[in-house]
Amino acid sequence: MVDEASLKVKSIDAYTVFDSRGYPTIECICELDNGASGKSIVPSGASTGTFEALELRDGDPQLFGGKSVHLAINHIKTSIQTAVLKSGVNNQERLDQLLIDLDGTANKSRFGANAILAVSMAYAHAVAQSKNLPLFESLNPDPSAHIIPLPEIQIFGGGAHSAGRIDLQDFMVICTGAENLMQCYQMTFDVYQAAGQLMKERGQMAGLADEGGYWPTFDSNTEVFVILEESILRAGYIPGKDISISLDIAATEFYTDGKYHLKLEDRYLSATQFAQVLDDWINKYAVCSIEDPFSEVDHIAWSTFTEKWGDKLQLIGDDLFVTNQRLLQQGIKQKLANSILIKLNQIGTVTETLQCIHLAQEAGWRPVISARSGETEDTFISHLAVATGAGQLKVGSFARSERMVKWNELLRIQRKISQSGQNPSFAVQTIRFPWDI
Ligand code: 2PG
Ligand code: MG
Repeated sequence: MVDEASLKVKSIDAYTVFDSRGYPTIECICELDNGASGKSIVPSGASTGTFEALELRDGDPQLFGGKSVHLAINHIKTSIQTAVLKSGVNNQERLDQLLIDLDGTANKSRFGANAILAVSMAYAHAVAQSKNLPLFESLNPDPSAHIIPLPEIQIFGGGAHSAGRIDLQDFMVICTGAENLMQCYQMTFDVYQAAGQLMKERGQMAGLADEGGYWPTFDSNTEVFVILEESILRAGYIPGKDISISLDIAATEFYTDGKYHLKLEDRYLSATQFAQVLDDWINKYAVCSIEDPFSEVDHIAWSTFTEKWGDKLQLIGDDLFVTNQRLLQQGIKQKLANSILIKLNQIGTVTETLQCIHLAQEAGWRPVISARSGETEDTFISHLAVATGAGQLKVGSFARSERMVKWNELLRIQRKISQSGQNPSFAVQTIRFPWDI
């Protein structure tokens, strides 16, 4: 057993490192009284929701195009470090509450959510090291709660992650027919390779989008569905049985003046018209999950759509809820969706993220733990997904190290659970598609 008093913070340091897009971000080291230390790196989004906590950047065009993070780092090294050391806090909840109170704003705009999260995650890593436990076990010591999540993996990357080359953002697969994690990776690998082959044959191979999916050189949004299903078939699987399609529409990105603007097709659609387009895709293709089908402010469209499809499809709010308990509570009450995307940096502390996941689970909603488009070598989210038994993890594609490090970490966690004599349960056993709650 670790002496609780030894979990007090001794020092906090922070400095600039770079994310998968080459943009500056924060690496933070938190050292405890007992000598243990933890290190975190903060990710960063491109298609961000308006109601996310603030990511503080310096804004000096001479320094990394305005994206440097010296102000946030300075807050960590001065105000935050001084207050944390003085307070003597020795657990995650108290540390996070102190950071929230110290910042004092609703969206963490004083210190920046990137500064606050860096400290919060580094502390969690340090506590795990103190207990000599892997992070997932330190976050939740109950082995019966640990579940290896079902991956949601991108094949084509559009929207803000491919300079708007197509309107929809993520075309992903969920291997609903996989019996275990390795089989899921095998199936995803097969589809990803088949899709690449197909793109080459058609003369459409133009490299990769931000999260490692293929750059979408398509003439219409519908064409992507056709090619994705062809890739699944070519890989030897049956769409809708072995592998289903999961979409992140990220509709907030193309919603202006009350209309959904599909630029690729030069169409301005009302919410009702756009819902009909979605209906057509759902009816024609093996879609099992849709994230952000409508804008973050178009609540009527959300609730109408959820009423129609909510017992058949997973409908995930990302920009809609931004990992914020107040917004989620409202969404549960108004039946806006049936699932929530969880991103640590949308809210800014580990404790608030855990609370949000629990709130979703208590309401019978599915939390999907997610990476950002700007990622790093930090594997926090793989541990978070297992610790909370969330059931699903979205990390981008099956390529590029900032993505693979998370998929690989799941394999290591699974191995660790097996070595401790437990039988690691895989979420496909608890989460079924179509929607079954
Ligand atoms: C999303 C994420 C990940 P970003 O919208 O779900 O795909 O993108 O980090 O750019 O918000
Ligand atoms: Mg999203």
